[in-house]
Amino acid sequence: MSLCSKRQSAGWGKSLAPWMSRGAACGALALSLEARADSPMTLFSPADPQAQSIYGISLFVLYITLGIFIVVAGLLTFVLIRYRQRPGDENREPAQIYGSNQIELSWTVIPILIVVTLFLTTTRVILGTEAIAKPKGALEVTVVGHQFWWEYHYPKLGIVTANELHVPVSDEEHPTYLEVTSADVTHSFFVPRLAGRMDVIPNRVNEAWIDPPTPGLYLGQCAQYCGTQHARMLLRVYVQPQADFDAWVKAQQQPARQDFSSDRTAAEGEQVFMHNACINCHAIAGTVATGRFGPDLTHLASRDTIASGAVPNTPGNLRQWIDDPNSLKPGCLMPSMHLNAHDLDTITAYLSQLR
Ligand code: HEC
Ligand SMILES: [Cu+2]
Repeated sequence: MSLCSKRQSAGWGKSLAPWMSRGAACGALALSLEARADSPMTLFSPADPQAQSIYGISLFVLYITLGIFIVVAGLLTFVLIRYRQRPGDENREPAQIYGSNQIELSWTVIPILIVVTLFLTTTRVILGTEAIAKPKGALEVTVVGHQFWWEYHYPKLGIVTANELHVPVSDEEHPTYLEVTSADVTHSFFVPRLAGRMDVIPNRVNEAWIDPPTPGLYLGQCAQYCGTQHARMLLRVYVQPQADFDAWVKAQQQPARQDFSSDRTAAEGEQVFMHNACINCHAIAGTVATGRFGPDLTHLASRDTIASGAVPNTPGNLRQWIDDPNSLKPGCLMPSMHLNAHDLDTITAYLSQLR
């Protein structure tokens, strides 16, 4: 059986498709790499089969509980109005009724049926989204949560990067498998339009997969409180057509640019960087910088944002970040290195060249 049919038969997404087609169509329209503002962080616009089955079960539960609410609140309102105290009722007690088999059976059996239904349908979705064999063409990525940023390894491709996850569009044989773990505290990997939440736990590897059929930028958020800057531990997933993804891979596999003979400021910036504590926390492939505490900076300039999506990657923001990271992300774990203005300019020039 192909991966695709297994997934569809396993999920609620399929049987609930008519309810969802509108949301899915809107989602497809809204998606493009440029349309950043149109890429909402919402469960209600699922973009891959897994998110669709989660969306389906959410609606199912929502409708059942809505039904219960309407019945209970309706009966309550009816009784409150119909049997309210009226003049002349003062010293009378209402009739007391004991032991009605019909009533007791109905309020026992109906809730049991509802709970069993919810249990079975939820189990079906959980099994459907988890137990899928990894196809040969799957891309493997290791995700490491840090306070307050994301590290991504592509073990088979020899790439290390941070904060912006690139994956190819999936034609169902090329999903991306994520091995998720943490370097410090508990985080949670959550890109609502692509998958359910996955706990990010130290000393434990959890498996998740995403299978997005449409290119675009999908936003997410660390969904487990992990410290001061938890709210700015944002997730950005770039889903690219295969050719674009291959080009990205090729570029990322190169060591960092080191020939700055045509750019004296950047050349000087490289020297300042390599003689500063930056190299204890940051790695730049092909240089003496091999730190692993902070994000890999080998291709920093190829990223759209810095500090885990906190601010756009512009020279101005980059300079301010290096000068005083806490001014952009208070409580983040990179200290200010108290560089002078000249060193700030040169380091910014250097890092801006690392495409
Ligand atoms: C004590 C370790 C440490 C030192 C020293 C350090 N950094 Fe950082 N750096 C970090 C951490 C941690 C982050 C991630 C912060 C976050 O996003 O919450 C970071 C983030 C960055 C980023 C943003 C990267 C991205 O992709 O978002 C840049 C650029 C950067 N550092 C440059 C520097 C420079 C330049 C120096 C030296 C002047 C330096 N760092 C020194 C720990 C350090
Ligand atoms: Cu977190």
